[in-house]
Amino acid sequence: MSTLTPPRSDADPFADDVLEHPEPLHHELRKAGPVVHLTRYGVHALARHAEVHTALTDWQHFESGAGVGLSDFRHEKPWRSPSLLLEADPPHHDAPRRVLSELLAPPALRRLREQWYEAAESLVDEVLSAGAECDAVTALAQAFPLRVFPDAVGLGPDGREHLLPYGNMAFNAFGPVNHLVEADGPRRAELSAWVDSRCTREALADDGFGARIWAAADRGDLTHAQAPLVVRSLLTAGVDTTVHGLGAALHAFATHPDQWQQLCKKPELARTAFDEAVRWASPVQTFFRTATADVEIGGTLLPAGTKILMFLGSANRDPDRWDDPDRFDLTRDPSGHVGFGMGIHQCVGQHVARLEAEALLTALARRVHRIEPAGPARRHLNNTLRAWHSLPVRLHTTAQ
Ligand code: OVM
Repeated sequence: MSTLTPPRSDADPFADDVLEHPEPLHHELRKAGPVVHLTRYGVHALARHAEVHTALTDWQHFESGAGVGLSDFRHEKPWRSPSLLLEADPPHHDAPRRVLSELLAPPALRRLREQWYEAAESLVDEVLSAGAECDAVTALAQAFPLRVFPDAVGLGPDGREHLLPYGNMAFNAFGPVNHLVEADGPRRAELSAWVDSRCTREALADDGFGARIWAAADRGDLTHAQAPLVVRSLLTAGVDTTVHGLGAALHAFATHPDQWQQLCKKPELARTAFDEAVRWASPVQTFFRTATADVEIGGTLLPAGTKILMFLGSANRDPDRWDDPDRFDLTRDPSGHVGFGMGIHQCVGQHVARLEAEALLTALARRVHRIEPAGPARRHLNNTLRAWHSLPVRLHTTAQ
């Protein structure tokens, strides 16, 4: 086994200026080598596509059960009971994963397609009749998922305003305890109690994803103790991610008017366009794994038990994998991007996210021939998510 020692860096990937503009650090880490030791946190970083892909697909050597954030669950108590999907390895991971992947697979989503297309048309009508200018984050990227996804889960009407802050808190919690995590502190108990209370059978409508998870427990595909935690995964991972994915797509189109014209001409590109936006912006920037044994990657030894930081956003812009990686380009094939991860933990909700994006982008493309920036775009900082706080735009409607 090789014992090459990796280059070291004292950079902080979770510092405000890096979260605001991660590209310079990504470039530096990719250039430094296949593995870089981040001295500030005592972790090894992978920033190239090849090594990120390897770590994601080798679950035997890169486990999730010790947590997929900086915190090591073998030594530190997690802030909530670990996710049965995200923070678990085979064999425990397999039953919850099988249940959710069937529930969220394309055939199971067919009954939602028409409804969601109609909901998108209505939302776009409402936004346009309120005037040409809007904030694309609140009016579109947040409004659409919040209109369709909680209903599809079967969530009751009360307290839905807690969904985004809860997800934001969960994604911050993968990073170090910096000012972003500290700011979430005061609401942690309240938000967690609300989410946990929404995961019971009684709290869920009898025809949504939530009820189907409980039905899977009745069939014996899960235990009844597992069911509420699987519902919790939907509520944790299903809202902020799609909101910021849509925000990324809308920002990409506002700043690339020629690409929006391509989409208007060929609305069937909406699905690929969303994946290209996920590659280009990587709404989920990072996840960690833990080495289960001494393992060699890129000619470097990763010692057993160490945390490995995978830069998904950097892999998605690695010039060794992508031609002109910084270009947002609907003509490229974005498949193979790791914005949804890869391997056994690859985003189980990706078909739901793509359907939401397709519905919203198609409805917009029918009515809007240009999305023009109408003020400075402002970032929302999160330890894991690449997000917009605000995207002021002017929507130019198609002459009808
Ligand atoms: C979960 C989960 C899954 C993916 C991402 C995530 C907060 C959470 O199972 O709770 O981020």
